[in-house]
Amino acid sequence: MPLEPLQFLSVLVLHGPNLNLLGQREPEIYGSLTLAEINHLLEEEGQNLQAEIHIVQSNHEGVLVDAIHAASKKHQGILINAGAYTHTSVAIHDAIAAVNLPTVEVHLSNIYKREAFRHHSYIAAVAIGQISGFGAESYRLGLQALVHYLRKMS
Ligand code: CA2
Repeated sequence: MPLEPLQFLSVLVLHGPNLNLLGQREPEIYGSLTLAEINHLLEEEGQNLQAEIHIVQSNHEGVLVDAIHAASKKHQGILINAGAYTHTSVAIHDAIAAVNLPTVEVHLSNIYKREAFRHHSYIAAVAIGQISGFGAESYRLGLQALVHYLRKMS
């Protein structure tokens, strides 16, 4: 029996503040890959999963909020590492809740093994799940989880 063609999926990947500095400082916490290398890994995994990915990095909360709003017309899901905004941003929480797109939260470091102020995430309550502590692999696992979730939904 011929296999059904897989449905076209598009995922927005959001990187928050300071993640553009990856690979240059604090490799013991965040690993040695640059953001460009993580993005390349995500592009490859997107091809394996037959999902197109669109990547945005910003150091500005409002730019991330605008990208989330725009995603509702263009993408089926969001993969987000909101960086430090994870722990502060009601605006990003509200934007994700408003667009109602399945969202997976990822972190390079295990935020629960670090300072107490990193233990609370404003994203977690509006995400379908969270992956934290596997370095760049957190992104790959997060993309797999999101695409599997979206394919099960459709
Ligand atoms: O572990 C993660 O992925 C974080 O989201 C990274 C954020 C941090 O504030 C969160 O608590 C956990 C920080 C990203 C900053 O990245 C840097 C990379 C190189 C040098 C300095 C900062």
